[in-house]
Amino acid sequence: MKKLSFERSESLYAKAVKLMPGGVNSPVRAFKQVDANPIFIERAEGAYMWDADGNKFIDYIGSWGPAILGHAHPEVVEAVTASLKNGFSFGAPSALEIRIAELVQKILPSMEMIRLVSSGTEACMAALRLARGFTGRDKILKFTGCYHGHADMLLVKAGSGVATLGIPGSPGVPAAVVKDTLTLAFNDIQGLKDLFAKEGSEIAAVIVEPIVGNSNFIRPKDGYLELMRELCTQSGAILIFDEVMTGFRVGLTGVQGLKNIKPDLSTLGKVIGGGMPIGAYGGRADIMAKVAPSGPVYQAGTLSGNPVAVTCGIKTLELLSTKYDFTDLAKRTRRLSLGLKERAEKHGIPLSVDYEGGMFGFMFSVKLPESFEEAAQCNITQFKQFFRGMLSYGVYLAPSAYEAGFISFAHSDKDVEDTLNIADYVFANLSQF
Ligand code: KE4
Repeated sequence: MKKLSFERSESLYAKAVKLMPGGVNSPVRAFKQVDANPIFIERAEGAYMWDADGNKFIDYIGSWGPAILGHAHPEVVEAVTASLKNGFSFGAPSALEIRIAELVQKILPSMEMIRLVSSGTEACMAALRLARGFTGRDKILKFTGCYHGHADMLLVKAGSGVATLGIPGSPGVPAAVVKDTLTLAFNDIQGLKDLFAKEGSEIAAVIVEPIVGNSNFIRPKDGYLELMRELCTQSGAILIFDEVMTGFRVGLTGVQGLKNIKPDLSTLGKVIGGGMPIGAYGGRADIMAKVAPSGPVYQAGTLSGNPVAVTCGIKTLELLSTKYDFTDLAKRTRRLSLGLKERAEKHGIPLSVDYEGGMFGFMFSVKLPESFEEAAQCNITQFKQFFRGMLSYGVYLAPSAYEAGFISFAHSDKDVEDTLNIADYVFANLSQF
């Protein structure tokens, strides 16, 4: 196997860091969490990406989720190219927005009404403002290790054992803005019961990643989401499933479909835009009716619902819901995940894996973590070595031990076998990376 070199990326990085903070336009891309410098990508097609040095990678990030069909799917490229000739943005309603709303509603019936925005952050921020406006309450509950975008009210320090009122998790976030943001550990069933017993009537909303992809891959304990649903119903708190990552990813119908749980609101992103900037929030019609201009809760966006992005999303969702079968995707995700575990253990390295649909996680630990706090105990040094080893032989994994991985319908069985062969070598020589 030939070890790749990254000279061109290194020189681009030297330029980029003088122009953009960390040389990137989103922090996780900077490879800081794997003690490496980022590689600069020039092209992506199907399951592959090519960098500035001409190196080819099997891509298991897929732009952090959107590229579920594979990059530059020919039918999506054709649809988007045609739409460009009709203009890039109207700033006015178009029938395309009706089409994508109908598609989403057909796939996710809980979304009786929907509002398009341009990112997952906007979707989560707006959904929480709406829940506060609808209930007249101020407190919101999130879970440690769950990420819902970078809106101020959500940037709180990780919670302690008991629900703690928020303290800023980033400079620039005023204490006043997060004082009503409660945090609990994910999967803490007793903690959830105690919190609702104490202050359920003051909680406007609970927002949760129903499978936590921002702590690598953490599955809810049996009954946990069902309890959350019940406690919200009893207390009048709005249950928000943040399916920005899991929507159209762990299965066509997200976790809400897998678990048959109806959230009051859902937030979407990533796949809904097929790689173009679209986020969305939606759910119960009585709640959504409060959104301006039909109601008083204000939210707006110049490029919301723009025809080019919406065309990309429509074609992606149409193909996903008619031409592709998630059971095929899940077989490949399973093969990859169990294959990684087999090869790690063959070389005496503990590895725990989990996967659902086209999303997977692997953690250097004996026991599968059930919370962010447990995920933080995993062997990060081995993760970094594995990441760097795999990258140097052409496999592009998420550059953080707290991110999930994604496989696309374009990944072939051979891609998975090639990946596992490279992993076998890297695990055997882990300390050299
Ligand atoms: P965006 O604003 O990045 O479109 O979406 C925010 C968001 C909301 N909810 C969930 C569950 C998310 O995972 C995200 C964004 N995910 C990260 C990576 N896990 C995006 C990558 C990045 O920040 O560059």
